[in-house]
Amino acid sequence: PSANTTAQARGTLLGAALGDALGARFEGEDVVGGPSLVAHDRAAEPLRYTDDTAQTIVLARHLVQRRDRAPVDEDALATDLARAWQAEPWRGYGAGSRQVLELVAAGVPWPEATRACFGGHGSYGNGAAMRVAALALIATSLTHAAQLADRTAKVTHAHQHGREGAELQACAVFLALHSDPVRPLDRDHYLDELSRALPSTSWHGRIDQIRAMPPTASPSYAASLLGNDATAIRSVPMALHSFLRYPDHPAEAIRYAIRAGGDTDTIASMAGALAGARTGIHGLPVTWLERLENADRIRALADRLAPRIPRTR
Ligand code: R7I
Ligand code: MG
Ligand code: MG
Ligand code: MG
Repeated sequence: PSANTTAQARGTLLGAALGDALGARFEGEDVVGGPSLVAHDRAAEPLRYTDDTAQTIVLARHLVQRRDRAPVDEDALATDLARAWQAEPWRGYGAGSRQVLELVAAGVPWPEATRACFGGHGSYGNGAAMRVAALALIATSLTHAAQLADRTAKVTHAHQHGREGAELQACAVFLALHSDPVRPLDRDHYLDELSRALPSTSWHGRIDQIRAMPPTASPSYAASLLGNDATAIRSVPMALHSFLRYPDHPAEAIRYAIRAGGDTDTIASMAGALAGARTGIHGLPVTWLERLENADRIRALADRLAPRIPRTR
């Protein structure tokens, strides 16, 4: 792998982990005031990550372990996720995911387990979207990224929105990873490509709202339009917008996402993965990386996946 692909793989996974770990403290708060974020930002205590990163690690490790075989095995992934939940149930899992993984751990096949929650239609939470970043590293095209994302999403999220949110985020990371770093990111082109990658109309309105957002929109104004909760359709767009606000500055994209309140760890994690994919690890603050729990393990997983990033330029 070139130095650049290694840096970008690291930026992707560590950007996701940093957004999660920094946002975790504020998850569920309506509005996050600047001063409390600044204090947290500058503090010295370790940055602990949550279920978002725990599951991102599971997925990255799954891809590393399967090497030359088909990259995703649904049954094995469901088992891997269930084991991770059993080992660390205190990471802050969503209620639906917890219920599914508990059933899988008890031996229920995932297709049944995923339909046990939310009245049979399955979860439309953002739990499948928040863990997909590593897929973008091995995908060979936008279509491939979407296909892989859907296969990983459905083991916990049966609802179409839960699955499509994962597709959108995987495609968005793929495009960020393969964007030309020396030119300013072409926002309209980026959003056009995403619209084309997502055939379902329920997401096109969201993408159009991102496009129409005034350049100076405050985080709370953006959240009032795009949403900031733990459902996929009301969080992935906010993460995309945060990234597009600061495509070359992961720390700013993460701070913006956190200031929007709501599902801060998850939205900041998705925004961090996007910006980190584009800038590479050199765009991430060293002071944050030094405080991040298990940063070495996450970096090592990125290094195993970096050689699999296809050359597109
Ligand atoms: O998707 P999931 O793993 O949640 C991820 C979130 C992130 O914020 C993590 O940081 C962690 O804190 O949890 O777990 P789910 O419980 O399946 O979905 C998340 C939330 O979306 C649920 O708790 C519900 O509030 C909402 N939700 C639904 N509500 C009603 N009907 C998801 N699906 C439904 C539904 O079908
Ligand atoms: Mg979390
Ligand atoms: Mg939580
Ligand atoms: Mg969250």
